[in-house]
Amino acid sequence: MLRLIVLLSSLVTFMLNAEVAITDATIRLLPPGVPNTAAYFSLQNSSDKKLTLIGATAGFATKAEIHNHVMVNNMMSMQQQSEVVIESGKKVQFAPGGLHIMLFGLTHPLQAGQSLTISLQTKEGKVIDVIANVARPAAHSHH
Ligand SMILES: [Cu+2]
Repeated sequence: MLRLIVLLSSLVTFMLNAEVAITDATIRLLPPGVPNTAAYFSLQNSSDKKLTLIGATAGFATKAEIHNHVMVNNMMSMQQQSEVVIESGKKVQFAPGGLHIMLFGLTHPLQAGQSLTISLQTKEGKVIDVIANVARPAAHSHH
């Protein structure tokens, strides 16, 4: 009986995880001494319900926020987002120049190749773990 319960609960966990797929998760590696950085990923909502991201936490940063780049008086600036809605069947990209997870006050220096976890909170009561790879920004390089 106990074995059956364990089997059933692991199946449920698997099904819940399959509803949300995170791909291309990266944390931007910046020069040592820069206290803040950003994380990017794609989130596919394959569940039959919408997902509403309302916040983020990371063990390696003092504070994590959902940000977007917006035009204010012809100037690009970053704004904290209180909600990001991902409708059922939709994919949302967190990418440079758009949505990102802002990581404030890194508690220790990051290293290329590290895997670090960022937890996303949803209004629906889920926690989505994003396992992100620390990497140097590839874009804007002319070398
Ligand atoms: Cu930001």
